[in-house]
Order: sequence, then structure tokens, then C-alpha cells
Amino acid sequence: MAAWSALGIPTISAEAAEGTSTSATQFPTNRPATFPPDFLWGTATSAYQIEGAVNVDGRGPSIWDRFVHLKGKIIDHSTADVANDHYHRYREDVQLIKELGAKAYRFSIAWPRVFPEGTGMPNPKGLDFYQRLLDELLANGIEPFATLYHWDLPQALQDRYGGWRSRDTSKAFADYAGYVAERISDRVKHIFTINECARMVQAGFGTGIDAPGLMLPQKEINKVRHHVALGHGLAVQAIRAHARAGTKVGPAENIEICIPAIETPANIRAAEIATRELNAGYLTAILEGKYTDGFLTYAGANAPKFTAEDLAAISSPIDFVGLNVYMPNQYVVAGENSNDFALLPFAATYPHMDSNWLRIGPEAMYWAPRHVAKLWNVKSIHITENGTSAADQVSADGKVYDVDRIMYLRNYLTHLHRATSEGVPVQGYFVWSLMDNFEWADGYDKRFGLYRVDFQTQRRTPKLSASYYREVIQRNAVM
Ligand code: PNW
Repeated sequence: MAAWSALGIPTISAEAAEGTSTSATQFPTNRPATFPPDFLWGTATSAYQIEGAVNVDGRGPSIWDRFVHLKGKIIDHSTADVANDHYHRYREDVQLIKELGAKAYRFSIAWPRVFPEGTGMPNPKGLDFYQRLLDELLANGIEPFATLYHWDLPQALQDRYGGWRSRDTSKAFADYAGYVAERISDRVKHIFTINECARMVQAGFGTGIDAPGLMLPQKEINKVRHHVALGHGLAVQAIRAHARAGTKVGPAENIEICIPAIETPANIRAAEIATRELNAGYLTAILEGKYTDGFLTYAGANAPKFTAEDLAAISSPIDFVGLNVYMPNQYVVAGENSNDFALLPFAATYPHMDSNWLRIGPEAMYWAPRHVAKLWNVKSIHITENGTSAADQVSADGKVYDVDRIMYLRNYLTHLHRATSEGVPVQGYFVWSLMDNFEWADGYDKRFGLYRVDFQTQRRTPKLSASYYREVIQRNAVM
């Protein structure tokens, strides 16, 4: 007889289970699908999405503080004034990472904490917070990976220069990067410059759904993107000049991931060419030191103005590429000529997760790093974000059985395993996110965490996906 718990979760009794294996048939398993021995498992967050304490210890306002207080910008009318109150609860949060068995943690540093005005006088209390966080992480055996810019530009720079619309912001970013790198590189060995240029430029300056909420013409958008690329490059140089020798630096980008619709050699080649062209404004420029002919022709009169010196800065050598991988951006087939590619439309029925934009396509996790390694001979890649929102329900027993998140992670990890087992040089993987947090324009409505956060009480509770990830880490294998 099957026993049914009050929760509605069926549990099968021993007698019932016994009768189920009547034949001697065996299925040889190819599990466990193990990762390389030193593979680095981590989780990720960003400053503005979790810290709160926006007016504490001399922090200046960021463009997001301004933005969330405008009417109608955030779906649930929330702000991140408190968010996860991580600024005060970071010790507890480090324990959450430790309980997962994760060996690495990617967090971001809030520029307006360190330079409340964006430039000029640093606020020593700002960096002190991150020093405390670093001490706590290291004391718990967790390797810190720091992102310098996860979208929280000091409002002062927006007011003074129009933010990223001006190359003065690129220079200010480099100054901030050098200052921070000098002070954390005794303990931080991996620094990411900018998180997701593509997303922040498109949503911040094109559709206006992210701060600073502008809807600029294409020519202006291309200019902003050029300044962000330049900011990345100048920051790489500043970090090299000020950090300890051996500090590794790179971007963390959500590239346009192009997937061969049918995996034939011609389509694979087409997907590679598409990846190079569709990322021409940022990652391709960083890795090649030029804007591709295709990009310049396509942009035409809207192309950004640039100098050879700009391109040299943008392409300053990096040590690794960070990739945020959520979904397939394009399915591709080969065109008529060997250099052509065709982008296929997505049917309305293409499946997605709780966030409408989050299409399910686990093979993105294979192709993204493979294309980057193949196109540009990149030797070190980190998956800096991967994860999903889910409409988590708290069950009668108080637990969250987020089997959809587990399904998503298991399938993406299966494709990550394909990549590492074929020799694609991926060294680390960071789940987005450690805990539910402020999901930008979606407020607290979309939950990405392995830990549930009750934003009334600030209580953190592990979801079933936290148990799943703990098993993955412990076995260093896809489960
Ligand atoms: C990333 N898209 O944003 C960000 O780095 C995180 O701060 C964010 O919380 C997380 O992913 C989940 O959204 C993205 O539409 C937002 O393709 C949207 C897209 C990609 C990344």
C-alpha cells in the first residue's frame, strides 16, 4: 500500500516497492558524470540585489536607488533599500554558502560605497565592508571572486556626465577599479570588470526597463556600448597596474548564444560565425581588438566613433572569460555561402521558465563556452551565472520542493559536463543565485535563489535545489 503524507507527497512502502523489480535486466550506467578534479563550484549574488543598507556608512546613491523610487518602474512597487539586509547579515549568508559545500563565491562591490561621488574622495567605510566579507569567506574556506560593476553606477556620475554616455565614466571606472584592486588583491585572485554589458546597455539605454531608464536612438546606444567596452579595457589596465602580480581579470558577459539548430558541421560553423558577429560590439572587440566588418557595415552611420587607442585599450589581454548562461539566444543554420548564417524564429510555444524571457535550452551551456574557446582560443572560462526563477511554493511542512529549478539545473549541468568532458576549458560554475533577492524591474516577484528568503522576517531556508546542488558539489558530478 502506498502511504500518502499530509503534504501530498507520495511515499511508497517497502512491500509496494518490492514487487517492482521482477526481471534481471540491468542497465549499465554512465553515471556519475564527473567533472575535472579541481572544478570550482560556486554561487553568485550582486551588491545592489542583496545588500540593502543604502544609506549606511557613507554610501552614496546609485542610479538604481534613484530608479526604484520612480513611479511604475518596479513591477511590485518594491525597492532594494533593505533587500536581503546582507550588509548586516553577511556572516549568516557566508554560512549558507558553506552549507552547500561551495568552494567559491562571486559577489559584487558597490562602487557608490567606495566612491560615494563616483570619483574623488574614497569612503574608507565602504571598502571596509568588503574587507570584512573577504575575511569571513576566507575563514570559511570559500574563494572570493569579485565583480567590480554590477549595474549600480554612482548617481553622481549620471548627473555629472550622463553616466556611460560619456567616456569620462569609462575613466572613472578604471580609477575605481585600480583603487579597489590594490586593496583586495592580497585575498582576491579573480576580478571581473563589468557584469553583462549587453543587458545593461540594452535595458538601461534602449528599452529603458533598467536604470537609468533611457530610451536612446541606436547611434547613442552604440556609443554607450563603446564606452562600456572602453571602461572594461581601461579597468583591466588599472587592475594590472595596481593589483598584486598574478591577479586574474576578465569580463562576465551574457553573450548572444548561437546554437546550431541541427548539429551538422556546416551549422556548427554557422553558429560560430553568428556568435562572433552578434557579439561584435563587446566580447569580439575585447578578444580581437577590432570591430568586425559585419558590425561596422550593419551599424553604418550609427557606428560608434573610436580611435585605434580605444581599441587597443578595449583589447587589453584578459586572463579568462566569464559567461552568464541562461538560455539560447538564437538557433542557427548555415546560409547559402560558407560565411552566411540564418537566425531562426522562436515559436510562441517555445518553453520558458517563470521569467518569460528565460527560455529553456540546456544546450546553451555546451555551446556558449565551446564557441568562445574555439573562436578566440580562450584557455580559461568560468560560468559566472546560471540558474532560474521559479514560482516557489512553501509546502505544508514549510519546505520548498522546487523540482522545476532542479530540472533546469540538472539539464544545464549535463551539457556543461559534455563541454568539460570534450576538453572545453571551463574551470568554474556559479549558480545564480545563492538566495532569492531583488530581481531588478521584477522586484521580489521572481525568485532565483537556492535558499528561500522571507523578506518580512529575513529568514533564509534551503530549497530542495540547495540539497541538489550540495549533492552535485559533493560528488563533483551531474546528479
Ligand atoms: C542577469 N535576459 O540578468 C543578471 O546578471 C542578474 O543580476 C540577474 O538577477 C539574473 O541574470 C537573473 O535575471 C539577466 O533577458 C537579465 O536575457 C535578463 C537577461 C539575461 C540576464
